[in-house]
Amino acid sequence: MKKYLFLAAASAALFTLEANAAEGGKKKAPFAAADTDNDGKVSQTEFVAAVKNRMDETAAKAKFAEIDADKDGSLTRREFAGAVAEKRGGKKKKDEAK
Ligand SMILES: [Ca+2]
Ligand SMILES: [Ca+2]
Repeated sequence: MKKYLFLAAASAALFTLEANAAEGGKKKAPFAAADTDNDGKVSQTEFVAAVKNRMDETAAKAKFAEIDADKDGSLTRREFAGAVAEKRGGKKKKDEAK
């Protein structure tokens, strides 16, 4: 049960990350914002750094592992966008929560 709360908080943080990026007026994707070395992938380190103001490192790493669908240790744009879209739609998550 606690784990679900944990992930919910992490998801909220991702939303915040996206909202903040949008507020910047440049429409910078959260992915691009997180990919600080611009190599086209978000490493765990980059992810943790991107969300550190909103979740602690442990939560960030758990979230990273959840988003990293192929478990290669980095997030592609597709993985990142998929995670954000999924949370936004909420359908799949809602079903899982039951
Ligand atoms: Ca990167
Ligand atoms: Ca990956």
